[in-house]
Amino acid sequence: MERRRISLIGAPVELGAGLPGCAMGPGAMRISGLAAALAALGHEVVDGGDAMAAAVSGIGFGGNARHAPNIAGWTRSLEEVAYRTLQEGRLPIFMGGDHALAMGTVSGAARHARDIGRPLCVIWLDAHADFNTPMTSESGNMHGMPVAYYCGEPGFDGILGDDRATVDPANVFMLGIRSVDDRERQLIAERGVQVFDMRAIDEFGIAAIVRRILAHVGKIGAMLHVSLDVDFLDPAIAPGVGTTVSGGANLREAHLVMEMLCESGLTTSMDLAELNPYLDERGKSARLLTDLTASLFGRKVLDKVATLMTIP
Ligand code: HAR
Ligand code: MN
Ligand code: MN
Ligand code: MN
Repeated sequence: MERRRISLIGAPVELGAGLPGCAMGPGAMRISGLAAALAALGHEVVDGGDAMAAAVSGIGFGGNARHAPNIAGWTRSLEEVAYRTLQEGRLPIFMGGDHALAMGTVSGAARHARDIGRPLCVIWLDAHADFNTPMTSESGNMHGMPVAYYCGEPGFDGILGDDRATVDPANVFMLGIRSVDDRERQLIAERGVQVFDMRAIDEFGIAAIVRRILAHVGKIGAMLHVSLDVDFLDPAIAPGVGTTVSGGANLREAHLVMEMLCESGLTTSMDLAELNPYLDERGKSARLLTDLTASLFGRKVLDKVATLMTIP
C-alpha cells in the first residue's frame, strides 16, 4: 500500500458511555504499540497527543442526553481536529474514547469532503446502530447517538453551527449490528441507513458485503471514514468494552474487513472507539485493535497470494 501520512490523535471521551474507563483508551493504544506498528509498515506516523474538550456552556436541548455539555465540547474540538488534519493532507486515526467521539470526527471529515466536493461514506463496525437521539434514547448515553447526529437528525441544537456538514444516511454502511432499540430500529429504516447485521454476515459472508460497499465507494469517488467499535468484535476475542454483546465478528472476519479496506486504498480517516482498558484482560483488546489497524494499513502474510487460477 502507498505510504500514508498518519496522525494519531487521542480522544479520551468517556462521559458518553454508561461506565467509566474509556478515557484510558488512548493510553492503552499507545502502550500496545500502535505508532510503531504503523511506522514499521512504512508510514509516516505522528502522535499528536490527546485532544481536549472545548469549554461549552448553555447547551440546552431537551430529551434524554446525559453529560450533553461535555459531549458538545468534545464534538466541537474533535470536529475541528478532524477537519484540520484532513486539510493538511494527513490521515487521522482517533484513539478513543467512547463512540460519542464520532459526533465530532465524522462531522469534521464531512466538512472537509464538502469543501473539496466529494461525498463522505462511513463504514460503521459495531454491535449497535448508535442512531438514537435525545428524543428516542432510553439510556440517555450519548455514545448511542453519534450516527443520528452526523446524519443531521434534529434534537441536538447548538453543538455545531446550523451549516454543519452532515452525511447522507444512504452513504452509511453498518456491519456487525446485533443490538438495536425499538425507536432506533424505526429511525434507521425510515432514513435508509444500509445495515448489515450479524445475520447478513452469516448468510452472505463478510467479504461479499465489504466488496460491494467498497465498489460503491470507489464508484462515487467518496472519501471513506472507518469507525471501529470494540463491540463489533465477539467478546471472546475483545472483552475490553462496557457493552459486550455475544455473537460478534470473529478474528478472521475482522481481519478480512481490514485487509479488504487496505487493498481498496480508500480509507481517509478512522476511529478506534469504546476500548475500556479497565475491563480488558491483560491488554488483549488493545493489542487486537493495534493488529487490526496494522492489517488495514498493509500488514499481511505474503506480498502476493496464490489465487484459484494459479493452480494448474
Ligand atoms: N442503544 C443503546 C443506547 O442507546 C446502547 C448503545 C450502546 N452504544 C455503544 N456504542 N456501546 O455502540 O443506550
Ligand atoms: Mn458504537
Ligand atoms: Mn457498540
Ligand atoms: Mn460468524
